Amino acid sequence: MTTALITGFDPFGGADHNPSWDAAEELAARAADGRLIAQTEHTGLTVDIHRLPVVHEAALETLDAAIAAVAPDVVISLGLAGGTDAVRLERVGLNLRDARIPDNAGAQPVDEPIVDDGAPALFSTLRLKAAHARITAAQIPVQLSLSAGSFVCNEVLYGLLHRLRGGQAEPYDAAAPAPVRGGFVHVPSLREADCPVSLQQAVEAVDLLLAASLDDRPDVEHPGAALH
Ligand code: PCA
Repeated sequence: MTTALITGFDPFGGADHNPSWDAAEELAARAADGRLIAQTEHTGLTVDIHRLPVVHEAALETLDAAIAAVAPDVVISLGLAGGTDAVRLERVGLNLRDARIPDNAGAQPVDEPIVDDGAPALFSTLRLKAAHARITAAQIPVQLSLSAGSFVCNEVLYGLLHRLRGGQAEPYDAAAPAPVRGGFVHVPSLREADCPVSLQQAVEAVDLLLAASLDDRPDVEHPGAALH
């Protein structure tokens, strides 16, 4: 048995939905029917979805509880990046909270660390380059992204990576094997009529990322990074 934990978020900023949760639900529906590409490549794969609050600290507490309940083999968290036009595979979590808008509990931390004395940045341990190649081949708009921002999504990415490393702050060894791979994907506003990515495409992209990441080999050396 292999278990993937997928998270999405509550709506925030006055919106009535969050497409990251739409994507998590569709992924779970495909998994329940055995329709995931990742399931054809990794037999016995099940998907558990959990919804996180858009609240500093509480998001990570909910994630901790989900990890404890599910004991996942891989974790992919999903969030909305409004105004973007591709699936964004986030490479880096920064140890920084700097919120441009209040979270759903009204807090707006500015220039604080997420983990006191934590490493300044942690890298996603998903096989992002391998996934980028496969998602591009499926003709789904996708980008490798060097910043998940400094709001709750970045907090979940950094906090997830910190926890999957056993909560160790230092030293950070990017070459050390990851016992449980984890990372973050930002999706565009999938329900908007002019969005260049459909919900089905976003779900397929996460499916391909899951398939690529359930693999012990190191990521491929593929020059998929953006120039700027
Ligand atoms: N997007 C926000 C937080 C929740 C979400 O879906 C972000 O990018 O930080």
